[in-house]
Amino acid sequence: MKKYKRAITYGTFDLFHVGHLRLLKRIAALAEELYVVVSSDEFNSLKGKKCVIPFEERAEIIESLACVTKVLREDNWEQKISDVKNNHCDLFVMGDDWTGKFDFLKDYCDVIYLPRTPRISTTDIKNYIKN
Ligand code: C2G
Repeated sequence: MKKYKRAITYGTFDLFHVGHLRLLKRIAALAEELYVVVSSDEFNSLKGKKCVIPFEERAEIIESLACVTKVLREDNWEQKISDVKNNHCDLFVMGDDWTGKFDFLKDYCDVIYLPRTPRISTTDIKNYIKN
């Protein structure tokens, strides 16, 4: 019996790599279900990120993972409270580069920040290819 019923997490997941995968698997180990909210291309430009892979393909990869129950779309910074409430999530998880940033959600669900996987990031991959 897992501690939580339904976890939710957010991300761009561009150039999907093992850092993303390990985070999702670790969240899935805590909850019966895992909802992943993938940033739209428009929202990513708001985040100052230019995606290599378009939203539909990033969502398709996440959706195909055995540990993922459902994929939703992230269009703005403001949707997290309604996402948690509307989807009846009892756990919100992000990597610890976000530590503290989403503590306002503690009024609605548990909030956990997990250590990032070291030495890999989408930015590093892009730089490696560039050089
Ligand atoms: N991550 C990780 N280890 C890495 C790289 C990323 O654990 N080596 C985690 C991040 O901490 C994040 C998730 O993987 O929790 C997705 O990372 P990104 O795709 O970079 O997402 P981000 O741009 O942080 O978007 O509203 C929140 C934003 O949508 C988060």
